[in-house]
Amino acid sequence: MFNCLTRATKGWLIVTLLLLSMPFSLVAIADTHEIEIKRMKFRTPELSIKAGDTVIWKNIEYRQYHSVWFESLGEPEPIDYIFPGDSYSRTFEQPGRFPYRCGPHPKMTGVIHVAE
Ligand SMILES: [Cu+2]
Repeated sequence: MFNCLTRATKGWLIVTLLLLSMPFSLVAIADTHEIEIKRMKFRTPELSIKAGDTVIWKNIEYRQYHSVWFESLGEPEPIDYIFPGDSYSRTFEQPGRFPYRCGPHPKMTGVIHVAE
């Protein structure tokens, strides 16, 4: 009887520890990358990341607003612009090549390469 309880307790302990460690392992695996937007350019026009990573675009312009539009994914043009001091973030779960552009400025382009 005592042995049985101990085994059950150990089982719960292991399950609890696994559940507790999950968010930490996810955080440890996924990275965050930053792309600055300045002088009408995505300062890192090509970025290679891995699936699950997050990219944060930071507008560090003096006064110009921009957007990050994944037009090739068939997404509508974002209407909420990224104003100076603001940022936009996106997590890439699927591997692939993801070109994007700025909505108001078609010459501003970038590509995110997502590896498995
Ligand atoms: Cu722009």
